[in-house]
Order: sequence, then C-alpha cells, then structure tokens
Amino acid sequence: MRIQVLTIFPELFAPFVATSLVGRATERGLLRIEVHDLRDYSEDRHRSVDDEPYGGGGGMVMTAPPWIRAVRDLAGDRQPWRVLLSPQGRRLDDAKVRELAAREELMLLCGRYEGIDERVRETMVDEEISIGDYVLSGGELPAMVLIEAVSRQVPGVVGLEKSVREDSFRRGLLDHPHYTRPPVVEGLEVPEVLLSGNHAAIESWREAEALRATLEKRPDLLVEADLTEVQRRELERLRKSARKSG
Ligand code: 4HQ
Repeated sequence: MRIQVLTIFPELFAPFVATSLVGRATERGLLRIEVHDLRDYSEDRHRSVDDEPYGGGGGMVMTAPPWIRAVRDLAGDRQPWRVLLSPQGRRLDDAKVRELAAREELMLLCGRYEGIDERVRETMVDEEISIGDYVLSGGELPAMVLIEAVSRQVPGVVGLEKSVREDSFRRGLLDHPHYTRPPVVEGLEVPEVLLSGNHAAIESWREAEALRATLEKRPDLLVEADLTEVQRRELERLRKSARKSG
C-alpha cells in the first residue's frame, strides 16, 4: 500500500515513518509512505500557501491553487483515495480504518491555520475524516494516527496475525486485562487461572473478562457487537450479578 501525505511540515513525519511498526513495514516493502511539502507547489518567491479570509476575521486561510496543483501532480493517473483530515469529517473508527486499509493508494491532506479554502474540499477530496471532537493546530497528528491504525490492518505488517484478529474491536468488544511478572504488585496477585496452564480455561476467562470490561466501560459497543450464543449467556450472567451487587 502507498500513502502520500501533503503538508507544510514534512519534517514532523520523519521519526514517525522511521520508527517501530510503520518503520519496519516500510523497510519490508509492505508500506510506502511519501511525504510531500505543499510549499513546493506554491508559485511565489516566498513559497507562501496562505492568505487573508474573504469576509474578514482573524487568522489565515490556506489558498486553493497550491493544493490543486499538488494533488493533481502527485495523483498522476493512479487515482489515490484522497482524505482531508478535519474536525468537520466523519469520526475515524475501526470499520473505517479497515475500509481504508483495503485501498492500494491513499493521499492524506493536512491543513494548518484556520483551514483550507472550501473549494479544495469540493474538488480535490474524496472523504473528510476527523480523529475526534477536539481542535488541533494541524492535520499532521491526525494523519499519523490514521497511518498507524491503517498500517496495522495491512496483511503482514503486525507480526502475530492473531493479535490483530483478536485485538480490541476486532470482535466489537474491548480487550481483556493483561498480566506479566512480577506475580504480586502493590499486594495484587495475578488471577489464578492464568497460572493454571489450562488453555481452555484461560480462553474462557479472557472471553468473559472482555465482556465484563465492555459492559462496565463501553456498554454502547454491545449494541453493535455480534455475539455468539455463549457470549450472550455470559453477558446475561454478568448483568444479573451486577444488579445484585449494585
Ligand atoms: N484539525 N481530526 C486541521 C483537527 C482535526 C481533528 C484542526 C485539522 C485544524 C487546520 N483533524 N485543521 N480533530 O483538529 O482531524
């Protein structure tokens, strides 16, 4: 998969692209991340990419022409799926991440200042995506969030296929708790079943704990989750015991 990024801060991406999971995927040829400087597509000698807003008001707006030249030039005839990162977009979730990961070519547009001239969105963008309801100073961090989440869904990028499959959200549920050495932390012991060596028992404990965590922390997820008959019965049991102790 190839991901092109358009930004006025290309240097922000260097350590991210070189490190960890994304870095290894790039080295192994599973992923190609190209970061392009929007200023290379400015046509004045100051390489400017912003101007005052029509209608007045504070702040500056990114002008359309550099974006239009850049998107046309970088897309070539490969027709990448063009994504604008913005708080006006649809919220990124696991389903959207998997949908994007199925594409061969993505282009991510990262704005700064008060935003980009609306006509860029109208003519050069396939989809507007937000990473959450808060305001950042630019689309660069959202683009990195998207790249990391999408990369994990590209086949072969995450070492243990199992860990992607069984990860949080895979089955529409939160993850179960995890434990490692030492055996006692602040007086708290590791759940006995995890030391039993009984793999079937460990699997059903994890399944039940994933359900418990989801019921306690994100009950909204249970509406959409497609649960097995065994999981439904376990959930009923958890709800009853919660009512008794609550
Ligand atoms: N931005 N999710 C870029 C965001 C944002 C978000 C604010 C994007 C500023 C110029 N992007 N503009 N939240 O806060 O994607």
